[in-house]
Amino acid sequence: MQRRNHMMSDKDDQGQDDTGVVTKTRAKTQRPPLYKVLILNDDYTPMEFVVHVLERFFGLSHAQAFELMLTVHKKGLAVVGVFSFEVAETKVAQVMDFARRHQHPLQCTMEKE
Ligand code: TYC
Repeated sequence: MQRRNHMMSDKDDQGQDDTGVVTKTRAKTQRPPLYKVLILNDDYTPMEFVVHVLERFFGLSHAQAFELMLTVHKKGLAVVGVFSFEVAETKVAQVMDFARRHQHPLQCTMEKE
């Protein structure tokens, strides 16, 4: 019985050597979008309540929270943190719920950075 040999000899193996141009591809690193969480000024929410919110939900020290509250009071709004979509959404919901339960009109919102 005859069998044909399918293996190529070295001289038949055209263009399969390792001398070509290197064309390595590298996927661009994808970073998740970030969202700014903002606190808005109003005429009714007590200053100490805003300070408490900033300490409680954004991990600021009392001094940092007081300073940021004053910035919002004077400028109308301020960014209080930058987070992933899910974390930002949770912070906004926590602040809005806490303010509503205490019957303060404090507004907290988020926007894509
Ligand atoms: N403007 C409020 C007051 O005078 C204080 C305040 C500060 C309210 C920051 C909201 O996000 C705010 N009592």
